[in-house]
Amino acid sequence: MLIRSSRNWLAGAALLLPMSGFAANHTIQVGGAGGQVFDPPTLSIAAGDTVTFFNAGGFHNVQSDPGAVTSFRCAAGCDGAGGNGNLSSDAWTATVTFNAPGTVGYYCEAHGAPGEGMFGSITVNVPVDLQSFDIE
Ligand SMILES: [Cu+2]
Repeated sequence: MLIRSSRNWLAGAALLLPMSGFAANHTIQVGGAGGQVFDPPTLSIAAGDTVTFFNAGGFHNVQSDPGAVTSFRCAAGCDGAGGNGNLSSDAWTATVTFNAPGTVGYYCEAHGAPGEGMFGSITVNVPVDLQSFDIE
């Protein structure tokens, strides 16, 4: 059907919102001109958001700290998700979804360790539950 009333269009848009949600994607630069760093080194996101790491130059990967609520090991692909996460100097990108609230530390296995050298952290916050508000 090519012609729809605006009322029907709005109803359709409202139905789509719960499916698309409010998840956002964030980016973290790996290496590059800044050297052996993650930029930004700390990031605050909402549960359900994704983070895309991209290698701007150098021989790097991203490995979550032991015991992290979300674990990952990524470079040109992620371990357990079509890759192995091994260190790579390719211009790779890797996207990780963070569903669990908490702080996730991570590091590059070539140039860092948990909390040392080339490392960073992502704080995953509980999303605000709009349905919990009471209007009195
Ligand atoms: Cu590195």
